[in-house]
Amino acid sequence: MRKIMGFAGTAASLALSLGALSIATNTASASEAGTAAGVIRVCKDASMRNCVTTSNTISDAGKQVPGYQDSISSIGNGTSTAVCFFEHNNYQGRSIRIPGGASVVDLSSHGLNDALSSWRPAPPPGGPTC
Ligand SMILES: [Ca+2]
Repeated sequence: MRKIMGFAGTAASLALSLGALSIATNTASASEAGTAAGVIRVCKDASMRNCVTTSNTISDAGKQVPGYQDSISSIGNGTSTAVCFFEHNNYQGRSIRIPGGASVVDLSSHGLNDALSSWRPAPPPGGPTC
């Protein structure tokens, strides 16, 4: 885990400039990060700590995942499809796309620490971006 985080830190500025394409620089496999297959885990702290399991579709984290709105610092996507996480309720604002089976162990590397408020499965290839 320490090794992964160190790499993510050095890649942070690159990740910011490349956007969604660079997410692989800051991901670990969901199973490696402790997320069971088929579920979404959102965590108040980095490195998958202080987590709760949720649905893959949440329009208002303040109501549907009490205590986690604007508090999430790491995410595990144990589902088989990509999920888009958004800055505001109802899938608005800045976003981050997390591939199926991947985790982001520190959202601060993407400028989205303590900022996310909704999420849903990503559009199919060729559709609109997150
Ligand atoms: Ca947090």
